[in-house]
Amino acid sequence: MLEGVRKAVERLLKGSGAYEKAVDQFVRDIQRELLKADVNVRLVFDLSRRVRERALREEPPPGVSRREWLVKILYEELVSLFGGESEPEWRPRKTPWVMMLVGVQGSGKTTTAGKLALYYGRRGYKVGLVSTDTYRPGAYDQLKRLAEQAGAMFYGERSGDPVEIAYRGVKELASRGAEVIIVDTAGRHGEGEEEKLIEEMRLMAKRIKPDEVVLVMDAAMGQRAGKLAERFHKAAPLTSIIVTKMDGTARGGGALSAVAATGARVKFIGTGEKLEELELFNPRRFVARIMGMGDIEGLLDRVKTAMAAQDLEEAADDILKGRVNMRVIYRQLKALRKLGPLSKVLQMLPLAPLPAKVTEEAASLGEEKIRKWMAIIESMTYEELDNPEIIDRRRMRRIALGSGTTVEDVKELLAYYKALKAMAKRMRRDRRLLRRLGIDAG
Ligand SMILES: Nc1nc2c(ncn2[C@@H]2O[C@H](COP(=O)(O)OP(=O)(O)O)[C@@H](O)[C@H]2O)c(=O)[nH]1
Ligand SMILES: [Mg+2]
Repeated sequence: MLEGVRKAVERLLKGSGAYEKAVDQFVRDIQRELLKADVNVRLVFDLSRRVRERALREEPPPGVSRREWLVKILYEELVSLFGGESEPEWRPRKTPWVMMLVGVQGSGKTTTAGKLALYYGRRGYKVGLVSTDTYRPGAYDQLKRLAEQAGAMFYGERSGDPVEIAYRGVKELASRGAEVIIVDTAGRHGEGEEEKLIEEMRLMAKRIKPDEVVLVMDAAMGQRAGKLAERFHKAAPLTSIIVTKMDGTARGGGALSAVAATGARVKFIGTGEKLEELELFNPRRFVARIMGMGDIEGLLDRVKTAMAAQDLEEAADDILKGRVNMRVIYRQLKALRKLGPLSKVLQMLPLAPLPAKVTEEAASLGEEKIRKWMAIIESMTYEELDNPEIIDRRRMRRIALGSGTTVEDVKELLAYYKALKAMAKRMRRDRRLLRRLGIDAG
């Protein structure tokens, strides 16, 4: 998915032509990528409708192009789908706090129960684990061992009615002072009888009235996640979701469907087999992962850099063609300011030999100078912008005053202008010479 989204974003940002067409193309690209990542179809279409609507309606702030803005819109829509910017609340609102874990066999319920025990234990809560899985041999011992490792209390019965075991477990652990009680359940009921499993979850939820019903799902679960979540949800309304095995290759696209189908929030993600490997869910990071980007903020930065570099090149091109005036310099400065650290700038540029020289010259300017010079240019009249030669001492004083700088600063900028102009002239002459000599300078 990494490649697909990145390519779509790249194409969007590099492209020219009608914006509306670009939006259509982008939305189509993203739709395809989300579907590939097993996100539920209806969800994909709802999301893309919102993205398209916003893309056509919203005006980006100054300094950000409509196309850049569109990338940000997609990111925001995905993040808001996952609960917005804020981290989920993990703290119990009362004690004892009872969490019932549900999910299919192998999704990681038992492991996650142990992880939660450690997580809450480390945050000062007395935790108790209840084993109700009487179907899978070894389930009891597995959870008991995890409870010991996490320093949590344990209750379990090797056989009997899981619903009643759960009830007795919660009661007993509560009486022993447990503040957080985690009930692990079976994931399979005899011969793959999902109906019975779901019915058992319904009865258990009714009997123990958990504060949270947590769906534990494997990140690799694809399209099926939505349907499955819905079925559990009908039996025992889900309040939260934990996505396990996020350390694997799967990106957890299925979680999108589960969230959409139930309205439950993703609270934690499992990132390994070890007990410590549980993280509070962070929507932004998760979306970045789903989008196949380590860090979308980084991408947005890179996007800006790329765009600024392009501006810079265009300015350099103008300069080379002889259009050296204050407007061109302003564009150059603006691009430079957006670019930030200058070492990166030069790496970014597809260094066409001649414009690069012009660019390098500009790249040696400091941040402070760029800011000053932009203020100076902003204080110039149209006439002065197009024809800086007319700027005499009197005009310099006016410009300095208007921009909060000194005459010296204005002089310095004018000297830069002259140097740039001379350099451009020299380059054009060299080029002509090369051409006369039959050498193609590009
Ligand atoms: N890599 C990885 N493996 C996990 C994670 N969570 C669980 N597992 C593994 O998944 C397998 C099934 O886990 P288990 O807790 O027994 O699933 P259950 O049947 O739902 O109780 C075990 O081998 C676990 O070690 C995780 O976050 N990352
Ligand atoms: Mg289990």
